[in-house]
Amino acid sequence: MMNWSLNLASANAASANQPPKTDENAPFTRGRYEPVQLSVHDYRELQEKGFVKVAGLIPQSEIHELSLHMDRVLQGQETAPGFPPIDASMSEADRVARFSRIHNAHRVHAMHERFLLHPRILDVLESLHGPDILALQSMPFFKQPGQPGQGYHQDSYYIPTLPNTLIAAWVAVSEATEDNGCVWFRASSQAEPLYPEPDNEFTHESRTLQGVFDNHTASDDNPETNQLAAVAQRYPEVACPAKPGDVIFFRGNVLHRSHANRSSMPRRAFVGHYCDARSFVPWNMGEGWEGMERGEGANQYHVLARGDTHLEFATPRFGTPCAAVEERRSRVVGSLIDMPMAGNGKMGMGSVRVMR
Ligand SMILES: O=C(O)CCC(=O)C(=O)O
Repeated sequence: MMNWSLNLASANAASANQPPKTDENAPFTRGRYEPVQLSVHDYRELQEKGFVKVAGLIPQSEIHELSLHMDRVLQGQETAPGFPPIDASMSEADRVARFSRIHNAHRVHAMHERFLLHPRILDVLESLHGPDILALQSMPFFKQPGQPGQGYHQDSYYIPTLPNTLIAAWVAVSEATEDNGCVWFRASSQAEPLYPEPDNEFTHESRTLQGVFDNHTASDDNPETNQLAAVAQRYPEVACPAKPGDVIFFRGNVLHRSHANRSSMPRRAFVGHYCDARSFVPWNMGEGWEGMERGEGANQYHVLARGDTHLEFATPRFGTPCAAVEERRSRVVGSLIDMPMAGNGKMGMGSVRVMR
């Protein structure tokens, strides 16, 4: 049986097995990179279709570095707490079968943290999504030849955020084509409500809608049995091939899937999940957390990537420069602008600068 998905549950921030904190990633500052400026067209594309591709966002040299790291992981030359053991006597087939993807290694490996908090990804998120960004999940996909795809699903099904502000950044590490298993989206299906898991009573907002069903089959690869396939039919299906360094941003409710890798080469990607840092996050990599039974959130396990928040947050373990470790500046956070004709004479009063 292949181990398709490795969940680094043991590597959660509360675990005693954590590696010591380092400042290994300190050099990867924003200043190293050309800032990204998106167009209104790109913004609209995300709003209208639920996804947008930003070509050439990550420098090729860094993509190459990430791919070499993935090679070394597969060879057992590089490891971290929670990675499956690889030994030299294993056949090539056994070795590659051990990895389909790795969840949340940013808590145990500097390279994964660096890509999750990459300044050029965060620049785009700020433009598309707003100034306050919490980084929730990292997930490199190895997708070796023959490995399967993932059936229709909505990412917010797995990662609840209240309000629901989930957004993904899918970084192509190798070229992704229809043949090797690129991602396919149902364009504009982000307008759909979340079709939640039966047990997620309080984590999703749309359960009271007539027509929302309990979803037992998210990611089921068989369209005959995947309940979301019938919903997906309402929207045009669009393949999203990508070149190394391209990044596809997509909303948490958009229906998407991928197919098996039918080529002879791996199809590699690195996916980060983020939300508005002002959302309450009742999710800690599928693990419980201190305070869960009291209805408290798990925001304290997730790194503040950009901006600010009134909620708790974590700092990066490997010192990647980001809002959690930078001095946060005061900014305009309130407004006294009145609605026209409201009649209280305050119209045009302007906004309030709140100092820390
Ligand atoms: O990369 C893939 O094959 C699937 C990606 C996906 O569905 C996701 O990141 O949610």
